[in-house]
Amino acid sequence: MFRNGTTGAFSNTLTLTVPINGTSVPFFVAGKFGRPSSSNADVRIDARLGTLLVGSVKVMVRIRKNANDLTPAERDRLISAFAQLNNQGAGRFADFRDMHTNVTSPQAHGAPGFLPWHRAYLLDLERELQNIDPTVALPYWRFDQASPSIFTLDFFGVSNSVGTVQFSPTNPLQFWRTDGVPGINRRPFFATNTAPPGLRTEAQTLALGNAYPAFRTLEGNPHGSAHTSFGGFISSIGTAARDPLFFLLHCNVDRLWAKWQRQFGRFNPAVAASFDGAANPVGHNLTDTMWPWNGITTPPRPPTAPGGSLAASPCVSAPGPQPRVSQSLDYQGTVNAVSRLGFDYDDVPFS
Ligand SMILES: [Cu+2]
Repeated sequence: MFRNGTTGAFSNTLTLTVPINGTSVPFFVAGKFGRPSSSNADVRIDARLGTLLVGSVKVMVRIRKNANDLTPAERDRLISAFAQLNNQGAGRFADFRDMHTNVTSPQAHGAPGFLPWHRAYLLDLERELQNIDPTVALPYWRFDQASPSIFTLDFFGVSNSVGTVQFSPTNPLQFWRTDGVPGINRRPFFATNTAPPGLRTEAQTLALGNAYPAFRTLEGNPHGSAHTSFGGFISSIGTAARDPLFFLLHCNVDRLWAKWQRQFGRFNPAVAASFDGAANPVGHNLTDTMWPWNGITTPPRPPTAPGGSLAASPCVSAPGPQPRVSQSLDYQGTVNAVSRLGFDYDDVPFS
């Protein structure tokens, strides 16, 4: 889908007048909703002069999908990128693990910045995965739906009777290591080919209310409930980020926020119902910078700031290296095109 400039309607073709002196003419390309790529270069953009084909480029429409529906190739690229980021405990994944601990928890939980902080956190991780393999996007775990394809030996693993996660011999996650300890402990309290019990469904979550203070109560249920539908690493804040499944769980929480924002028009930080009012803890007000990307290590911020600034994107300039809470809201650039964060969900419309 093309458009001339950053606003206005999209169409399947775009007619441009280009000067013969070689000066470039900018235009905008986006994926068509409902038609994501499943592999690199499965979309071709043709340039024609009249009917004559004068140039062609192959691209992909990269988008966050339901992890249960990935093709085997998409699945394998994702776990390979995760495993490389972890690098048997020696890789940059350690920074992401260290960002989410009991000490750092007040920056990210129990206050309105819960959703904006985790959106930036997931985006930072996704961009690091894309530095390893640019065809990867972070998928989500629909914890309110049966997901039999996620808890398999070839993907996020199968827990044995004491919660040690088992993998197939070809799964690179078998080398996963955090805090100097090999492996993952995860003890599901539900049959993993069904959905966890006791969770608010997507429809119930979206019905929590049309103003942010009501909606963000999803931090308890379904978010907290999804965490505690297991024992092991993922069940508590201090260790949850040691399990790579954690990022798929949070991607679904972020998708629920995105869907709610879309349903009620809550992208604009200047609209009161899009967020809580002022006088929240530091890091949880719209104009506050977010730790650790701000590098601040004096109280009430945590004593260390792992990972440095937020990873840059080759596609978009937002949110910048040291994002503020407000910069997590307008992720589609609905209010302001330069606010686009460069990700989307396969079931949240965009335009
Ligand atoms: Cu968290």
